[in-house]
Amino acid sequence: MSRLAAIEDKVRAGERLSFEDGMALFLSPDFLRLGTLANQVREKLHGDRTYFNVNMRFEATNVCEASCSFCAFAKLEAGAPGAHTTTHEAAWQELANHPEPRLTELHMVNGLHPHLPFEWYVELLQGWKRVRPSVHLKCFTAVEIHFFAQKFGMSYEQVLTRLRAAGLGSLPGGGAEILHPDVRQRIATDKADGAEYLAVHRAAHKLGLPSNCTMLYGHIETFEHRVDHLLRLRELQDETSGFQCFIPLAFHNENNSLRKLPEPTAVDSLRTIAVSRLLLDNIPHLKAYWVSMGVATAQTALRFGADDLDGTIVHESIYHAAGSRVPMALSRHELVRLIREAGRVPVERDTTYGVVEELPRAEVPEAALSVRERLADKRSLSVLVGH
Ligand code: V47
Repeated sequence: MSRLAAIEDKVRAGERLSFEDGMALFLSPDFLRLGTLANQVREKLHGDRTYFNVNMRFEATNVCEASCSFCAFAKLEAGAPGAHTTTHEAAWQELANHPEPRLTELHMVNGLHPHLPFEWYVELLQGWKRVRPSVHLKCFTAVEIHFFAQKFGMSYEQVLTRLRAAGLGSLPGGGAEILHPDVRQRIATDKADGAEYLAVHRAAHKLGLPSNCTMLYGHIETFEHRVDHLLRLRELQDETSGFQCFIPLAFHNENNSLRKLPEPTAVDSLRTIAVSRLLLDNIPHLKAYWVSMGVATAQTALRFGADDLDGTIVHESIYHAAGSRVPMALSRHELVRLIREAGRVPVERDTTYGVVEELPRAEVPEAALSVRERLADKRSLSVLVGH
């Protein structure tokens, strides 16, 4: 029996896959068969349901003490060209003025600013809650929480408890990069290490705060490092069950110190989605983040194990600084269209996977419809095509 056939038997019997299985999956040349297997697991968990949300991104500051070699977003010092720190008023206004009444989530990631006091972040969240109390605040990576704990002399629990009291609802998954020290010490030397990243998530889960987790792939790491990373996340999830979603993040190579490295291909991204779905048997959701993977690959990933596309976003800086050519935003209509065209059922969710609205599936592939039926914009065809 081939190695892949033996793994297929294990998956169908509900048996847990090993490190060696993970390596065999990454090395298997038959990536369509791998995708089919991951798709079966995805359909067993979620059927055709495919999640998205109406969210916005916010970066309060890109000033950052850390100097990660993959990062094109951070500026080392306040006052450096391009360095930016918001005012509270501007941040609150941006949420107050957000045009989408269906907005359910604000996702914030920041640099590690050397001078902002802890109270500044507390007041930022409190103000957002005053402006739009129903919006879920998914803010601060584990790396930021670790930074606050060290800088302000608090435990992770104390930092998280104070932020939760100010309105924090969950932690995003950023900052995981590659957890294995051999890689982390080369690309992210001066921030939370792998054990500290996991310890922050453990503390959050114990306090009842859900979180996501990520993996930055396609740079200097090997498949061994990727499998090791996935198994470290799986081990913590066995202990806490607090991760909602895993998001593999494709490396982008512009404007950073790793610019000589090639970026991962679409096949590598699809393979990574599939292997992640198979190894992470205890994390319910797997996100194909369209900003990092590209819209076309993320849509295809919905048949390789992914069940979530993230959201509308509106303004994103981390990937656009590093060369991403995808648009800054996708409308709700565009996300629904991508999901339907992949033969799936679009489900608008909130941050913790509560259903906001389940939409009907497409009866036929959208390309089979007339152009009038396909367009959200219902002005006359002659206006739309220009004569
Ligand atoms: O932590 C930075 C990564 C992350 C680059 O939790 C890069 O729902 C590729 O974590 N090439 C931030 N990746 C984004 C993130 C995220 C995104 C969407 C949803 C969620 C969620 C989390 O972006 C960083 C870092 O790992 N990153 N620079 C780059 N050049």
